[in-house]
Amino acid sequence: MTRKAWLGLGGNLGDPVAAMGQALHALDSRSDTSVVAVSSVYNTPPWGKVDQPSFFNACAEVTTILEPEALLAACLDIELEMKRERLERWGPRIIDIDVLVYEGVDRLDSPTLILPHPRITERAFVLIPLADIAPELVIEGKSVSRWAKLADSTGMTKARDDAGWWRAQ
Ligand code: PH2
Ligand code: MG
Ligand code: MG
Repeated sequence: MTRKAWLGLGGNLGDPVAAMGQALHALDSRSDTSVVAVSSVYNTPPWGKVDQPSFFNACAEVTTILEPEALLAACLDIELEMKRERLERWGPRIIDIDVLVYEGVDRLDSPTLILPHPRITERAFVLIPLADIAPELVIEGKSVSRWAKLADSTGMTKARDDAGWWRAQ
């Protein structure tokens, strides 16, 4: 069965905008997954571990026949292909691809994946791009647009809002 899912992308090393575009291409070129909507790109202050460069973040909606854990595995494969190194929690990275929400799955707590993504309702760097493409999506009882309005977006700026930014390479 084909389901919708929403992904969060980010990075703060190298050329994160190009890396997010490359990751979205890699997902879209899979026969089991299509990218159907992509948010603007935002420049965002680092969250959690603040002594690192600012991030670029975006969100995407995909349709997929993969189950949630298999979709995450596909995202992690792409991170690996792109030579992401995992050195420290919340530390600098060239690309991060997170499964945020999966249609029809209100909660999932498996050894490899927690849905909705932990702390999503506190993270402006996820909520504001997600509100570009899924304002009505309900997470933990509130719409994404309401969560986005409640979130602290201090220091966030829009970096790219041309619709095809992720295709332009
Ligand atoms: N990702 C993190 C930790 N902190 N901060 C911003 N601004 N953007 C991120 O994508 C991000 C972060 C862990 O995944
Ligand atoms: Mg993350
Ligand atoms: Mg991640």
